[in-house]
Amino acid sequence: MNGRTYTADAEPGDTVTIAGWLHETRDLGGIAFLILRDTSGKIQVKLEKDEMDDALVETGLDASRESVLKVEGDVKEEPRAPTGVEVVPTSIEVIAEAETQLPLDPSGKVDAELPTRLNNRTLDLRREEAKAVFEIRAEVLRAVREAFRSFAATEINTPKIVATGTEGGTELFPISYFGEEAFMNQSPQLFKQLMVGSGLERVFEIGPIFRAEEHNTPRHLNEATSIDFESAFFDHTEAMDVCEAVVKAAYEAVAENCERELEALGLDEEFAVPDGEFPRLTYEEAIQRINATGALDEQLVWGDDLPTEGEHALGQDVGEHYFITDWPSEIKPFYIKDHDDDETLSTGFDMMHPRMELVSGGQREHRYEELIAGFEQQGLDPEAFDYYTKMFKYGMPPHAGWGLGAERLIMTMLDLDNIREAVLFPRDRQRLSP
Ligand code: AMO
Repeated sequence: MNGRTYTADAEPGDTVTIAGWLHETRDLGGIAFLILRDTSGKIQVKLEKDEMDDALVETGLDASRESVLKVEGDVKEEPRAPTGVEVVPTSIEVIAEAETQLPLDPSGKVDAELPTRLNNRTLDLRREEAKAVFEIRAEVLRAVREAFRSFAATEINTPKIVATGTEGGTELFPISYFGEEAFMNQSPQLFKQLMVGSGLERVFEIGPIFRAEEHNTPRHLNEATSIDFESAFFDHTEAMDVCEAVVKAAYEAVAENCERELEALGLDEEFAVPDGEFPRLTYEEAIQRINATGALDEQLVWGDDLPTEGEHALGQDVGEHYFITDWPSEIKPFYIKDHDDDETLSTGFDMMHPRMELVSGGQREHRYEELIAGFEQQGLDPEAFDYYTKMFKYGMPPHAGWGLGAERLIMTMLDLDNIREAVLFPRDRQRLSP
């Protein structure tokens, strides 16, 4: 809209055209106030019934809540107004009327359940708190990109329609591809690895991953956003260094640039950028510490996956972001390399927030023969991955990388109860629309 001023930019003395949603009408008798909301904030519009044109006053007072209005007028200083200024209108136009019965209350006075919010996301995101999550998400992704660029990584985009899966056969979504069976990709794993043998050497991708897991939990999605990194000539410790730096960069950017959003979420006092190095625990130390908490009925033994309650107990014990390294080879995927001096130990690592796992990564198997053997051990047919394995015959450098769940990063950063709050339109067992 030509000449439109954001409400936050309206200064006393200005003549402005503002446009936004009617947040609230306060009719005090001789005087009434319309509170108009746009993406920058809210502003008070004053209606003086005896002094102003009747038609103008009527248009303002008749407008239903959440209708879109265009208001022209003069901005005056008014200490009693919520923002210290108000608009004295010369014209009010209803651009788009809203029905009087709304499925949820965008002013936030009446709480709505999460399913109602997700079914009516447009209205939900008129609430400052919900909107703040996505402003912060955008800032996190911006900061992450910038951090990767500072590490000289190149952003890539890889196919989401693929012929084979990588993260275990049961979690694939099949689709029909011109009469052939294809799948939605679970991870850019193999593609990002192929790039470290290309001239690009160091890459990152931020894109969707699809997991047909049956889990219906507050921290699983069937379509998530993965922040992936892979670098040639890196071992797992160097990959962990970059992982830690990228996560810290995201927190720093939010602390620096999202003051208003943190305030809307009630986090401005408590938001803390992780300081110091993330502790690096071996898997063995991790199971010992979990066992020592007494949180589990049965003691964990070498080779066990960490159950969710175990992760929680350990997270509380550690109390900050941390890595778990040196996992048993048998519980890490085929593409993760074992330690050279002990093939029962993998170079795989996880990076954890006290509440949950955020990252998996490791150094990769770059030796052709060992790679093929790994496929077979995992019950996968190496022939089906020929496009991938054959590149390991043409000079594939040692390399390492990781994948970080963007929604889990935001969920834990903002202390959200449910991962769905960090996705505009979540995909889960019940939800395929909107
Ligand atoms: P992994 O399967 O552990 O590893 O996934 C990496 C990270 O992605 C996020 N994530 C999910 N978030 C929400 N819902 C899901 N269903 C979901 N699945 C995964 C988590 C998880 O830690 N290829 C490897 C990464 C690598 O080694 O580079 C991989 O995909 O935060």
